[in-house]
Amino acid sequence: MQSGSKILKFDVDKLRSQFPILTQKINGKPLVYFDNAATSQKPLSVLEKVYEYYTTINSNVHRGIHTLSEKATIEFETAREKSRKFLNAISIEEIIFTKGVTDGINLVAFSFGEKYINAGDEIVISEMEHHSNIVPWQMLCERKNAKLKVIPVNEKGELIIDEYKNLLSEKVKIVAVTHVSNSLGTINPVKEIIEIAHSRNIPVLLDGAQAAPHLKIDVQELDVDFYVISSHKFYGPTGSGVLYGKEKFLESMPPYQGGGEMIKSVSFSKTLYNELPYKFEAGTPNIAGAIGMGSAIDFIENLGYENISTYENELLHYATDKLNEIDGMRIIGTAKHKASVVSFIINGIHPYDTGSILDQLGIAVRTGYHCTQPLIDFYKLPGTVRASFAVYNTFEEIDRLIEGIHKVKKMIG
Ligand code: C6P
Repeated sequence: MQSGSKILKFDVDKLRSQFPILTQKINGKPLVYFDNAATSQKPLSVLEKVYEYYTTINSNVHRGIHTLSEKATIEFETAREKSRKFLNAISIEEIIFTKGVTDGINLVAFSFGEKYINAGDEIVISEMEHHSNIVPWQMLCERKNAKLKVIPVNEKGELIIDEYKNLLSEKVKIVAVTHVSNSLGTINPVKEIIEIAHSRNIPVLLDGAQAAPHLKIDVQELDVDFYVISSHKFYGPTGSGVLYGKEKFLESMPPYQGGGEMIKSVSFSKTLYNELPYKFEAGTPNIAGAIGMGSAIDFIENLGYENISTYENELLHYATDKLNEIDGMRIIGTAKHKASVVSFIINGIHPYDTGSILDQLGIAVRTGYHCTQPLIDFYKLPGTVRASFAVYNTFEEIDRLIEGIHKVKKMIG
């Protein structure tokens, strides 16, 4: 059992041995990887699955009658079924494979937008959104002459729900908000947000990029209309993800991209589109990525979300307490409910300088806007330093971060 944890149900040292990348030295110091919100590291089980795919059954899916193609198709569709169970969707028709969250939101903004958004309509997002959940909607607004409305945040980094309610006029056609903030760690009250929108017949998209690594997601329980995740944030490969959509919407929405796979038949006079989910999967998909994502889902399910979030919460509280003991420290984002992300600035020290010195000490953190410029502008800051924890991180690593910050202060403060 890892020292420091009171309630840990798994052995972190054993877990870490599944992540070979963590054993290396960076700038002569053992790596401390605290940039998990940008992308997590990948366990051997995921790497081996991708290797096995390429070395034994690599072939295109849904296209050949030969043995390899059939095997690849079975593995690919098994990953879809795992994704369905992971999100608790009703059917595999609701599981669209994507490149990730950005791709999924662009798909919905384009395709839902084509069908349901007209001039004068409104789209509600929030002030804490990642650029991926802002720009596609701005582009849609430009195309359709619609308007973007923004739910404000308070100083703690929580959405102001009364202001949200006030925004929901009859013109609002969709609400798109993040489940968990990548910059602050805030866990939003998404069930309440959805209930409020649904009481006015407005569908909701949730950006689950930062929720999937930490929280059990149940799309039926949430009754959410669209939910997007990126595999690389939850121990899977880059370039793969899932868009969950309620079948009634996906059925009615036009295809996003045209090409192979998304068609039933093609002639120069008329093309018939494929059924769900393939209608939204034009071209050869990221087969290895989807299969690797299936393996990442197995990895998470073997650990269990309860164990993951209990341990990560301990890391978060330990780090928050230790950081708060440092003179001149300001934690940005003090919401009541938080995932294991802590953003901070040190008085008089630019986040970039902090990040660079920490890197010299082998500690990887992210600095800057974290692709949430409007949110960081709200705090009137040039950026923050962000440490984000995964299940393989340790209390000793947090101690290294704290020592590192003391060194930063000595050098620059
Ligand atoms: N945030 C971070 O360092 P993609 O790149 O498509 O997998 O995910 C985009 C995205 C969308 N929404 C949220 C809430 C996110 O956190 C991210 C990715 C990374 O915070 C990289 S910018």
